[in-house]
Amino acid sequence: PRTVYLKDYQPPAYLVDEVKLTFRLAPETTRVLSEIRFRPNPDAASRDFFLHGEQLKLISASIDGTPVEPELVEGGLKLDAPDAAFTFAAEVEIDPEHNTALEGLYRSNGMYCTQCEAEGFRKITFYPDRPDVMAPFHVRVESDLPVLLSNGNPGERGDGFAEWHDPWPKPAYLFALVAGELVAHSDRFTTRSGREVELNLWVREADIDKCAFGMEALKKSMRWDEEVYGREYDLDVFNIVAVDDFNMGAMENKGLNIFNSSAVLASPETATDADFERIEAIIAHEYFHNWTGNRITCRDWFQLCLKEGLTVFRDQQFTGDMRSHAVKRIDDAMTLRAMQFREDNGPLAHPVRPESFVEINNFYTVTVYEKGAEIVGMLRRLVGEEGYRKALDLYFDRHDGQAVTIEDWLRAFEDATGRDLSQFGRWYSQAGTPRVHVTEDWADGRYTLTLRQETPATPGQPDKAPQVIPVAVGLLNPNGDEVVPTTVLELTEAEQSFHFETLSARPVPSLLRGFSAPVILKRQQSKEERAFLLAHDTDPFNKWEAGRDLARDGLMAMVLDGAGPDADYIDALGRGIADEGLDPAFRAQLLALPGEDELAQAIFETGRAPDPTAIFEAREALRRAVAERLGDVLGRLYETHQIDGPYSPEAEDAGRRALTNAALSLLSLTEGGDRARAQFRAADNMTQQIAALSALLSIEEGAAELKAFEDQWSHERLVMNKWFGLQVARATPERAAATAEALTRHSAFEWKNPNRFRAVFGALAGNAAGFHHPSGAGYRLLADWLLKLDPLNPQTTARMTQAFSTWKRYDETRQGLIRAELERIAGTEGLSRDTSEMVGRMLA
Ligand code: DPP
Ligand code: ZN
Repeated sequence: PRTVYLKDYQPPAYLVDEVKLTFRLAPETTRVLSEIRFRPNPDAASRDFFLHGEQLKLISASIDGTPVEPELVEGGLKLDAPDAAFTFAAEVEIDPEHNTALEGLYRSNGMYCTQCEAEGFRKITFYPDRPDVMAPFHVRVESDLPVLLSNGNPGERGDGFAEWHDPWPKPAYLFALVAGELVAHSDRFTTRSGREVELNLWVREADIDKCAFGMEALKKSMRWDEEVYGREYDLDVFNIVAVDDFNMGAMENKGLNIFNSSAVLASPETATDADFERIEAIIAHEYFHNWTGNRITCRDWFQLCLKEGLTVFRDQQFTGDMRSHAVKRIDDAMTLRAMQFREDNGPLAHPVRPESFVEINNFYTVTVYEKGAEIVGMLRRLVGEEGYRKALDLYFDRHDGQAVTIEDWLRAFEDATGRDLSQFGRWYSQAGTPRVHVTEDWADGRYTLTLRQETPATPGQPDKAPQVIPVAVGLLNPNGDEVVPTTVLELTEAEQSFHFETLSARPVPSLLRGFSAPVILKRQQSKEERAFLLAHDTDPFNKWEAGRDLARDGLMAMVLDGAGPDADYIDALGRGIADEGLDPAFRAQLLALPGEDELAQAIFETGRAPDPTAIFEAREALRRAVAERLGDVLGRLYETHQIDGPYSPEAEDAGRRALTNAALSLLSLTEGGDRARAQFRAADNMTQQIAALSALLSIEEGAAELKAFEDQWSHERLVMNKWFGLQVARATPERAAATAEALTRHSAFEWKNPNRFRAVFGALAGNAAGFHHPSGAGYRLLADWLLKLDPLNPQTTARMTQAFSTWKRYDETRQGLIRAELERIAGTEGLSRDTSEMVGRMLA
């Protein structure tokens, strides 16, 4: 397979002024007629005319009406094209029915839909399928199905056809088409300048009761983008469609977003609080792409973080505004550490802007998205809120309608604020998580912080240069009062000292407030100081962090030194969760222990091989000790924070449920299952129901409830995904692989549906002690199923191989077992390009 390099970028030989497409839909023999107006690109070095095309049957082609016979080559076609403007027309045949990769035009439950990002349009017709070719599209869809949709504004509609026109030039990856028996939940939105926009959320009839929340989220997003970024919607209609079979969460196609049904459909009975929050964020994310991604897009796929990092940052801001900034920041940091640090510290590490790829679908990663968002957050912190707004305004003004690069993005910041960002740019090119080592000095009223940075080697990057690291710091005096409010130190050199003068006593520093940079702090800190910060820090992130550090230190001591649960930690935790001045959602976060994978990495960094079973047992022992020692507080919190009255997914109620359900899960360890069984019976919403079921399964009870749940929800695919996943997630280490294996034989295990496949195998990979059980059964089962899925759906398969990515952390036996599975996958004949790239990188 061919490797593509950023350094090889060449402008397109021809540009496109207009595209006309006609679709004659038929399950196995859809005809696509195209008329594309080309013109030579004055900025191009070559006149080689090449159109991408894959899995297309070419029926006919012409140039300005004269039939031509293009040369069909690997990945597309070639022609001798005029050195002047011309129209290329073609007719091709495609087979949506047998398109199981869910890329291009495919069928899902009888409905036609598309997924073109990144390179799916080439499976629809011959076209320069690259994001720097932007054009307006006219689309005609011919079919007897009642609902026929494409991008832009509606045009003529008649018996068996519908026309659409999208006036905004766009790259082919934003093309979309939907045809099916759908119904709409509709609403309206008036933009700030008075444009009337029709909003539709299209679903199958059975799902019409699960649309209201998504629609509200859409309207909030539209308003927010006007108020915070000054960005208005630009078409007369905005359509969202829910589909069951989808590789990603959702797709921002211009005016016609297509969503995985799990990322949009919600009712109180079927969706949890976490689902509601995620849906609100994804609706916002895809909507925000209309400006950051669609109006201004990426020059090439190496620039993916240009739209994704920025749009994730925007959706994070939005969620913070809608809910709680403190709670959201903690959630985001937890995700980043659990997933991105894991990626950054293993064989799959890559820069936020990668420099090469074999299959671009493999680079829709937490590094590009979440670390990409952290970079935007650091920029904002460095230039300030006002500078950020000025830079964004300039970026929008300057680049509207263009396909641009990270250099263009940074230049907008430099020009708007006068700041030199050349060193800052290393965040985009250097992979790996910087470590910041901290030492302190105190003499004569002067406190000195010395910060030293180093970034470990990553694949292809043995040496790293210093980066610009904004370290937000506050100082507290020994009474717990803040004596220096949050100040941002800019660490730009390998090592630097910062002084604070005229202090009356040695302060306690609160470092990296708000998690101001995606780095790992290395600092000796006593238990007393951590407990002090947990009690007194004014920065909510660091208050939480202090508790987290205490928990992690205690767990490491349990695993590595055979220590017992740390009573001081538990007492400090008890004071935190009992503090009625704190947001219940925040207190629920205090109760969450570091995850098994985070502990495994922390142990690995001390130079030892982590034992997943020992980590599991230590966490269980600590949970039990917390439940025993804090039983009274937990019981009281459980009782006093229950909600009377109807369910609302809003943050305040969700926070109370998060707290009572965290308490329930602990209380069940010491009390048994009665409380959870009562909650299960009384539940009128999914949050309460599934939390109770989860608590029961954790103590190896709940067989009857599991059956009742299945009977109640067997007709709801999305709820059944939870049923599948939870059993695997809550299985004991000995039972996890066997539980997953048994579920693959369940009649409802529709393995070709990515959500269902992920429900079982994502949960298996997430059950660390179960997946890494020394029998190797988890590894084998996952590898078997990945090999089964790969020929049908390479994209989802390749993504799920990441379960193996931490393999070099473990002992020799486990390494041997995983290596054998990776080699078995790698050696399979006909393995997809996607999966072979991933496995190859892990074995390298
Ligand atoms: N639909 C995916 C996202 O929004 C890819 N663009 O992130
Ligand atoms: Zn996105």
